[in-house]
Parts: sequence; structure tokens; C-alpha cells
Amino acid sequence: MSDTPGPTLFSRIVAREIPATIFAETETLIAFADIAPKAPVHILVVPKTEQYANVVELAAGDPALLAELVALADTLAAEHSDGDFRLIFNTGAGAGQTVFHVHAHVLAGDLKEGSLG
Ligand code: D5M
Repeated sequence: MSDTPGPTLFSRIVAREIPATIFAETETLIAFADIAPKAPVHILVVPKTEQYANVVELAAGDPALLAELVALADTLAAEHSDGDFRLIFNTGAGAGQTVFHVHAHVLAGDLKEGSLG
């Protein structure tokens, strides 16, 4: 997936070329349902720009955008659950990252205590 030329999968969702259940969209971010949910609420929050492959690049290149992403995750967790949530950034193929366009997994709602998701 990461080696496919052209727009990333998530850029194609931003462009509405691939359908998704979209929960929020701002000038800089989009949030939509994960296609394979791992929790009662499982939302991906994604910068529209595909210039950052992972959260380390995003934090170094645009920390304000990372802060916006965290704030949107918080808002969505409050809207869709009780406000508590896990925020997961898989970073690198060995950690399970499959889409190399930075994205946060927002997991919420009846999470198993002590589990990392
Ligand atoms: O997370 C990539 C995530 O992207 C994974 O949880 C599945 C999700 N995914 C893949 N295709 C789609 C579509 N079309 N819509 C919504 N969600 C999707 P990673 O951290 O890279 O493993």
C-alpha cells in the first residue's frame, strides 16, 4: 500500500474518490470511521496533507497541526462516547502501520481495562 504511486488511500478519501463515513472535516483534517473497527468507537483522524508519513514527521514538521489533531480526537471522543479515549499512532511497518500517511486511531467506548487496544 505504501509503495503505490500517486495519492495515498487517505488522500483518496479526502478527494471523495473512496467512500468513507466522515465524522468531521476541517481545513486541515478529516476524521472518518475505520473500516475494521477494534473498539465500539474507532475513528481515524488524518491530516489532509500527505506530506507526513508518521507522527514523528508530523511532530517535527508541523507541531501545531499535531495539536489540532489531538484536539479533534478529544472532541470526537466526547461526541461519540464518554470523552475518554485512546490515541494510537502505529509508526513503522513493524508496529503495524499499513498506510504511510500519518493518522491517529481514536478508540473509545467500553475499552477493556489495561488493554492497549
Ligand atoms: O492503520 C490503517 C487503518 O486504515 C486500518 O485500521 C484500516 C484502515 N482502513 C484501511 N482502508 C480503509 C478505508 N477504505 N476506509 C477506512 N479505513 C480504512 P495503520 O495504523 O496504518 O495500520
